Amino acid sequence: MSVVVAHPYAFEFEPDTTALLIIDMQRDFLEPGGFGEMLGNDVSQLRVAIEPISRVLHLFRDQGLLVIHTREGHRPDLADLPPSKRKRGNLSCGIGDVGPMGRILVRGEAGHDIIDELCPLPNEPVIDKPGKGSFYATDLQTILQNYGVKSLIVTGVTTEVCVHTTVREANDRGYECLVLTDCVASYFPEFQRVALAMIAAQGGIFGWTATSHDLIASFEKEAL
Ligand code: C5J
Repeated sequence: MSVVVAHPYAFEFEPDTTALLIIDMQRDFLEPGGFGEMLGNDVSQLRVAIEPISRVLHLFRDQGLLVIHTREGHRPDLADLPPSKRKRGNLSCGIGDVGPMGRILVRGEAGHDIIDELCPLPNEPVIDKPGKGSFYATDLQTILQNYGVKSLIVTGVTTEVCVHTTVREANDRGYECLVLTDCVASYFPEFQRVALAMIAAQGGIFGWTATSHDLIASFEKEAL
């Protein structure tokens, strides 16, 4: 059993039944000209999470542990895009329209893919999701069950949207979630702070929070 110093109390997990979940580290959210910028955000704010995620990703790969990536996006025919989501924001260039990185948030387009720094390996499942949560209308739960996963180390963007929705979905399905505070990011500093506080509040109502340093230290301690 590994133990991480965490909030609201120590997070215990078996590495063999734990997966690293990397949520939506796509060009559309992190690079200029994508969905994030079309919504009026300063996308450079999210880049702070790349390096810490990369360190945890390499740790999981070195240990032979399960890594799962997600991408938010839609079919090229947009048949899975609710009209409400398409209309939201009254954007002049929104989901399905052609932007500088191809059609916004559409599968197969450059903008929809994961940034080069965190490119998945062929053996790492990539979950394509049409919504904010990673369980809704995907095969994530089947994959987690097949691998015997009980705990999730959660990283990615954005903290208060797709990370939060996924952690809530996972919590309701019985998974123990540890969210790494420096491996998630928001366009809004206030939302980052409050979203993380909400996860660990009330005795860990949705899960635990810790830094990537604390997670990595738990693996180093285990190796002694
Ligand atoms: C958003 C996400 N923010 N990945 N998606 O629309 O958080």
